[in-house]
Amino acid sequence: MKPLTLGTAGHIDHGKTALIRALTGVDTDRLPEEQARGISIELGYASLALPSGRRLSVVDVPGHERFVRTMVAGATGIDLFLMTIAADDGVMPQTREHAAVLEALGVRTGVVAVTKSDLADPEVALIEASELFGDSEAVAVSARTGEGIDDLRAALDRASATVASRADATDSPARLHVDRVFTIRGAGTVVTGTLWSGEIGRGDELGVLPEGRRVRVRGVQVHDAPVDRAPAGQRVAVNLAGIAVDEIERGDVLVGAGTEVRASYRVDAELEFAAEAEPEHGSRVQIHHGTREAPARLAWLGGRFWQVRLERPIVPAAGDRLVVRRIAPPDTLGGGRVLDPRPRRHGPSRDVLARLERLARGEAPEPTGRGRPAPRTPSEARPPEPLPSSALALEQRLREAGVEPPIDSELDAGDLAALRDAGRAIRVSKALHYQVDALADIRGRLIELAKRNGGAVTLAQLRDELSTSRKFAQALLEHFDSEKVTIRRGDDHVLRRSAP
Ligand SMILES: Nc1nc2c(ncn2[C@@H]2O[C@H](COP(=O)(O)OP(=O)(O)O)[C@@H](O)[C@H]2O)c(=O)[nH]1
Ligand SMILES: [Mg+2]
Repeated sequence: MKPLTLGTAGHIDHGKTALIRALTGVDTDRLPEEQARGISIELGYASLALPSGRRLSVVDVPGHERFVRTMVAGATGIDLFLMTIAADDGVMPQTREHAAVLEALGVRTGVVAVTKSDLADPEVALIEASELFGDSEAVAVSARTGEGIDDLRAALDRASATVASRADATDSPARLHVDRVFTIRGAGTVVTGTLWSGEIGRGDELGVLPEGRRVRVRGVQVHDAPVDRAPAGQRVAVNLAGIAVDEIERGDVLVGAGTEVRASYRVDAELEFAAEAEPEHGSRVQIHHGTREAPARLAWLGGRFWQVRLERPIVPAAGDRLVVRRIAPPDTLGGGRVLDPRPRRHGPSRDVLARLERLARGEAPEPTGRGRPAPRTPSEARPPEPLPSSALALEQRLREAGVEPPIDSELDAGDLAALRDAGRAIRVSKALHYQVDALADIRGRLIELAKRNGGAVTLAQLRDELSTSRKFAQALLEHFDSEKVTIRRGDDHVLRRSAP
């Protein structure tokens, strides 16, 4: 039987950790602070044997409202849920919020445990459970007396039998979203996570994204037992050579050879929001993908489609799930799935909508989909759309203008919009557009200059390098700061290590 991963869910104090202990013998609250306060703070892990012989990897999540972000990191990559609702408390705010997170992550299979059946009649909570999770079995249990625990194991077996294992997709390269990093004396850096796809084995060469570092696998463990190779669908601990413990963190992604995933600051996505939680165009939200979270702006593209513009890169593939949360006060708004992991920057248009509808239906993407390396410039992202000859003439004019393009008000607004939609002209400031290849060339010169110059440039240095005026140099630097090529530190614009 192929491996599966189970994640707990439910309001704080509804007995998640006690139930995992009753099922597995493992106390997942292992931090001194967790033991002292009697609450889960970090993710906990255990291995659960079922009557059929199937073994589930278990991720026990914290229920406290302050730790929903940790819950999301733990729930990402799970195959089924174990939702707890306490018989004496019923459905509470994080019962609903965790349900929303599971929905956003596309985790629809699981079992509800109505816990603490020794303290109160479980009847009311069982009814609430069926209202909220009508498709799932609900079982009354007591971790204290052991009542119902065997029934729960059987229900978990039945639910597991209906889920496909991630190990079934045998030809996909390895992908593991890191959720813990630590060192073991004598072994070095160890990372853990739920293996989303592929296999990881001793001796493998892996990449660490978004940084792009190369590492080698010294050893692999699954629930404390060493294995040669671990297939997807379970918790995996990987001992890495070639990387220090402070060079990798939760949110980073280990990828196998041949992977097509890349770091990306933008995705086109299909998103769904709870009633009255629909964000406005341009809102700033928190995006959770894998074990990473990043602030982002949401640009509405029409219907249920949005462009997500991130402030730090994620490592997405088409079909990946996103959770969208409000930044303040934190709350889960909704989520959905990535349709295009590396789109150009664009607004709404008829073509964009048609393309996203196609991707949402699972029809073959145009050449910028999964199967291609990351486009280096937007112009490579897809075959050029037919442009009117007046727009082509404008493009030629912008190309020749190079570093010093004419201001927008001197240009035909329609042709300019067409060029921008086609990814041939890039808005660099309120009143300036650059031809895309000219801008890529300038970016290359900026990066070269910064490298010659100890990793940073000033406005005056870029102005001299490009033999231009302060006005153009300033617009360009602000653009590259906002594109995360550089970051401003006083007068310096420092080249980012992750410069796209
Ligand atoms: N009487 C009784 N107490 C329980 C049961 N399950 C958990 N508890 C208690 O409820 C409290 C919270 O349990 P815990 O597992 O830490 O909840 P979590 O926050 O959902 O992980 C602890 O004091 C447990 O001992 C149960 O089935 N019966
Ligand atoms: Mg707990």
